[in-house]
Amino acid sequence: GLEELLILGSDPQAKGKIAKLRLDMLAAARSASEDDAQNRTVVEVLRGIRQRGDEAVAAYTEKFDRVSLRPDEFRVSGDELARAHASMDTGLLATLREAIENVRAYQAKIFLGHNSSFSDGTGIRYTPIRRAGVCVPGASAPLPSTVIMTVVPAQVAGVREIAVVSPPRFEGSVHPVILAVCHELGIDEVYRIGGVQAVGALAYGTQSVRKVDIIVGPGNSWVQAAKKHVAGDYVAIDSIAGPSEVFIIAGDEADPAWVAADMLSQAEHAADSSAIVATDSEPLARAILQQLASQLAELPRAGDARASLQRFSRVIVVADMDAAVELANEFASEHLEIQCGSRSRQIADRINNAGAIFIGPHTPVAVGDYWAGPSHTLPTGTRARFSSALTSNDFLKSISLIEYSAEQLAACADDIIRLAQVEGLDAHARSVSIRRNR
Ligand code: HSO
Ligand code: ZN
Repeated sequence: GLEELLILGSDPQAKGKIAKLRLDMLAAARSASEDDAQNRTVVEVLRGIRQRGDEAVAAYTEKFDRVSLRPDEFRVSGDELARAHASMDTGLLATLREAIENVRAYQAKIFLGHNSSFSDGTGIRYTPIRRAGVCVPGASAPLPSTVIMTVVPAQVAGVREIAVVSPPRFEGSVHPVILAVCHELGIDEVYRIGGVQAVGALAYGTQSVRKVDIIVGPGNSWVQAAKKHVAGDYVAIDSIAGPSEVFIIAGDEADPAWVAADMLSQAEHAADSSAIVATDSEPLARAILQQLASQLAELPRAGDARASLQRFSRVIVVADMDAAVELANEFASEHLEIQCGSRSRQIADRINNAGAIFIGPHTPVAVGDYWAGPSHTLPTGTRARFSSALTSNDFLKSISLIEYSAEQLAACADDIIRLAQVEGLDAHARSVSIRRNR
């Protein structure tokens, strides 16, 4: 089954088919910013939040989430957080703690925030961003792992205040495991609000939500569009996340059942996810398609998975591994798996566009989603050409330092005065010359 997903490199139409796939994926990835009707609504909702604060947050929560909350109910009580934590399965708690430790250790090892001061009178000092807002998806796919993958990097960087928002489900509840993970991480500021209204509340502040300095975390196209609108002027944001993707380079030594399983683990995220394989082996390609069909039949989320296979997933047979590498760099996928046996590491070295690379047969994307340490918040929609996984370093900003002695200033005074004069800025020149006659 699923033969329609096969693209043979020898087919004269292969190039056109691949180009169309890429364009279709890009269109889905960009819809958050290029849908005029959506943008108008986002602007209107954001204006409402800016002008009317809490009252507008409540009104839009009622309208979009169909939950009516008073502003004094936005914040999840400490009691509720503690109760969610206490009722968590102990095995799950132990697992979560280990995952958290892995993420903390990795994010600390890659942390770059080390201050310098140089003998020439210059230096740099890193300070964490003071207050961060974290969006955690709630409704259709509540992902407690996302709390870990966003909050822990911020904590490692030294962010002092972290506010988590997650949309209210029925009767205003937030998924208990999300609450439990927040409690485990020491987060006591959690709001049961989501969507554009939550981004607005975090960016502008309202009577009950204090404004933050950076907003991170995934979300649907509404959340992404809202983040884009407030970015730069009001807050920093992480990279815009569209539908989730995996690109798999598979050699003839790859196990078709494993490759198919990894495709499906991406495809089950949503109906617009994408899973693409490039292989130089046609028999492997056909075996993967068969595996896909039989494994799909056993999946609980088969509906979304089937849709995303049909829309944005393909198994492409290429002439050789060079062609596979070239395609992988062009697709700049969020996740890139390389299942080429002992050649995997070498092939990985040739990749320059990917959010995260999963090397070798024993590294399914799930290892990164839940466990290894790098954040699963990754650039999608070919944004890996210019942006990166969320890390502890994204919560840092630097302050430049300059401290000159009288001698240093005297030595460069003429040069600075010359530069100021060429710009016609006399006061600049005088601020230097006034110090010379002492
Ligand atoms: N693959 C998703 C992250 C995730 N998977 C969370 C499972 N839970 C986007 O990178
Ligand atoms: Zn995943």
